[in-house]
Amino acid sequence: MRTFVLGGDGFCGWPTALHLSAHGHDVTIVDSLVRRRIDEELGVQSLTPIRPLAERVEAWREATGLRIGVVTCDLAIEPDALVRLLTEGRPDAVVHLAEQRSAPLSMKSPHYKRFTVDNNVRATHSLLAALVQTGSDAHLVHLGSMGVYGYETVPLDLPEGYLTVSYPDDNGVERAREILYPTQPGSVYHLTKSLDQLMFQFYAANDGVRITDLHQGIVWGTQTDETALDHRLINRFDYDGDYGTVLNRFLVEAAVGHPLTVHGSGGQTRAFINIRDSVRCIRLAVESGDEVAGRVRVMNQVTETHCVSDLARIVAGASGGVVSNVANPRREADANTLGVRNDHLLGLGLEPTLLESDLLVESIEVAQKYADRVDPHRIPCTSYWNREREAMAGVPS
Ligand code: NAD
Ligand code: USQ
Repeated sequence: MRTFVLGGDGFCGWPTALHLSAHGHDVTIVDSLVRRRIDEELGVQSLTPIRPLAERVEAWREATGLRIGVVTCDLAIEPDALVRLLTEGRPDAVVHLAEQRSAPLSMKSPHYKRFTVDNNVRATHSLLAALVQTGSDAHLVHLGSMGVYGYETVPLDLPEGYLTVSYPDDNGVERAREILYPTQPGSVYHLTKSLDQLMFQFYAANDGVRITDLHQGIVWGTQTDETALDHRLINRFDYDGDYGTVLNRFLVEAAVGHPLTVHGSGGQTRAFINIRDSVRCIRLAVESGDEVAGRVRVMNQVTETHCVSDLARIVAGASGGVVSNVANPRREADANTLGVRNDHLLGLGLEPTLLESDLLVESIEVAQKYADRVDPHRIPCTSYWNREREAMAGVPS
C-alpha cells in the first residue's frame, strides 16, 4: 500500500512511519516540522536526542534497506501543495497525525489558543477538501482523542463514537436515533478534536470519504521494535510541563529525583496505551480500510484505564520516586470513573500490552539513561486553565 503519514516526524508519527514501512507499506512522511519550532519557542527539548528528519530516514535506509519519502508541507497553510502531493502520490491510505496536540499549550495564552484552532481545524479541513478535489479514494485514518467524550462522575462504559438515543415524537411515539456521542472537550486542543469529528461526519456523508477516527488514550513509553534498531532512530520523549504526558512525566521525574507531580487529589481516571500498541493499532486500522464505507468508523484506541494517583504509586514503586500532590493547574473534575469499550481493535487483533509489564522497566531505563538532558526548571506545568489560577500563580493574563 502507498501510505502517507502526515505528522510523521512526531512522537506517534515517527514510529508509525517506521512500523508501516517495516510491514511493506510504501511510506511518505509529510510534516511542517512545526513541532520542532515550538520546542525552540518554548526552550525545551525531547529527553531523547532525536535526529533531524533527513538523518532519521537515511538511518532507516541503512538499517533496513527500506526507503521512506519526506515532504515538508504545512497542511494548514499550503493547500495547493497538499493537492499536488495527493495528485502525484496517489496514496491508498493517509494517516493524519498533523495537529498541535498539547492540551496545556492550547490553554497557555491567547496566541497558542488561536494557533491550536487555526492549525488543527485548517489542517483537517484542507486534507478533506483536497481528497475530494483530487478524486482520491484514500482511506483517511485520523488520530483523535478519548478526551472528546469528557469525563463523567457516574460509572459508564464509553461506546465507540456513537450513542443510540430514544425520545418520544410529537405523537408520543418512541423514536430511536444513532448520534455522534456528544462531546465535552476539556481544553481548546480537545475542542479541535471535537470539531474534527463534525468535519469527518460531513465529508463522509456528502462525498463518501472513507474515514476511521481513532479515539486514542494517553500514549506512554517511547521505543518500538523499529526505533530500537539504531540509536539514530530514537523516538521523541517529552517531559516538559506542556508536552509531557502524565505517565512519561512521572518516569522522568522519578529518574531525576523530582517529586512525582500529581495534580490535585490524583483521582482523575484516564485511558492509556503503550506506543508499541499505538503503532500496531494504526496499522490494523489502515489495513482494514475496506471495511469502511458510509459513516465514519470510530474506534477507541486504548488498552487500560488508571487514575493518576495509582500511576504515581506504580512508578514510585518501580523506581523509588516520591509522590507529591501539587495544585491542579487545570479545570477538571477532581475524580471520575472511566470505562471504555475497545471491541473494534480487539476484533482486528489487538493484544493489549498492560502497564505492569517489562515495558515500564524499559521506559524507566530510557529515562535514567538520558536524565542528564533534563532541565528541572521545565518540569512544572505553567499553563493554567483559568484566570483565577493564573492570578494566584502571578502569571500575566
Ligand atoms: P507531536 O507533536 O509529537 O507530533 C505532531 C506532528 O505533526 C509534528 O511532527 C508536527 O510538526 C506535525 N504537524 C503539526 N501541525 C502540522 C501541520 N499543520 N502541517 C504539517 N505537519 C504538522 O504529537 P503526537 O504525540 O505524535 O500526536 C500525534 C497525533 O496523535 C495528534 O493528532 C494527537 O492529537 C494524537 N494523540 C496523541 C496522544 C499522545 O499521548 N501523544 C494521545 C492521543 C492522541
Ligand atoms: N496530570 C498530572 N500530573 C502531571 C501531568 C498531568 O496529574 O504532571 C494529570 C492531568 O491533570 C490530567 C491527566 O494527568 O488529569 C492527563 O494529562 P496528560 O497531560 O497526560 O493528558 P492530556 O492533557 O489529556 O493529553 C494527552 C495528549 C493529547 C491526547 C490525550 C488523550 O497530550 O494529545 O489527545 O492525552 S486523552 O487524555 O485520552 O484525551
